[in-house]
Amino acid sequence: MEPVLQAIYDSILNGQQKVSSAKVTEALAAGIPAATILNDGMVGAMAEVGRLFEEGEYFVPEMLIAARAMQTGLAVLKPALVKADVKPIGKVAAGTVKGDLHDIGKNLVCMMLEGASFEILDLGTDVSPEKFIDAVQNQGADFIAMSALLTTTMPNMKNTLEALRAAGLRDKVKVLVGGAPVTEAYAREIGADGYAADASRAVALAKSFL
Ligand code: B1M
Repeated sequence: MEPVLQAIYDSILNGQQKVSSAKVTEALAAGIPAATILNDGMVGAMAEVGRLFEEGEYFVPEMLIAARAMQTGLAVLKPALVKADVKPIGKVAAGTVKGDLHDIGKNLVCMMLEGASFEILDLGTDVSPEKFIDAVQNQGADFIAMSALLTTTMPNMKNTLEALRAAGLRDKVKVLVGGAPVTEAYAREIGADGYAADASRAVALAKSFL
């Protein structure tokens, strides 16, 4: 790995926010593509954080400061991932489902969709079925993109789909799901319109419905 990408990786692993943003700036200035910085330097580091947590070497505070360093680096990277001033091709209400506070993956999906000219209504984390319904009923969302990172919160994707059906809105919106524990089979089982394993595939999936 290039030294600057290794430095980004290390800064996230060690939760160093200032180093993370400085090194992402340096990598961009050196002409390294944003996607390479993201995938090689940043996403890999978060996967390693998860592994260290599983092994009992990292605890919640370490996960949290690593996540902050990731978010700081992402803020620097965002302009390179997102094109401005384009006419929206669809409106996506995105959120992490109820009970779930993980937002890095969801934020990435939002950035990539925004970069692909979708208008984003970011509902944040811990999003109830009612909030998703409101986005379709009152805010003109054509797509719902739900993220879940916990096996315990995945069922809230199903609950949201059921709430959409009960409100008579299911046919008005395409529902896309993703997140580390979510699978294609689960998406099919709960009646979602599609599953994407990562942010770029989420873009391809959303575009396939236009
Ligand atoms: Co937590 N956490 N966490 N955590 N955390 C996981 C998810 C875990 C796998 C760690 C582990 O054990 N290895 C584990 C879940 C186990 C399980 O359910 N099977 C776990 C746990 C247990 C917990 C707590 C319960 C810990 C505790 O308190 N004891 C707790 C729960 C809090 C809650 O939500 N209620 C908790 C808390 C936290 C922090 C707050 C400290 C922090 C989150 C900070 C934040 O997000 N702002 C955190 C973190 C950082 C992680 C790990 C280390 C990293 C997650 C991440 O950001 N990955 C994670 C371990 C791991 O994932 N390996 C872990 C990087 C991100 C880019 O990837 O989010 O997968 P990801 O997104 C990808 C794809 O999944 C996809 O695209 C993205 C990239 O292209 N995608 C979508 C995501 N959403 C999509 C939506 C779409 C399409 C694609 O829509 C169409």
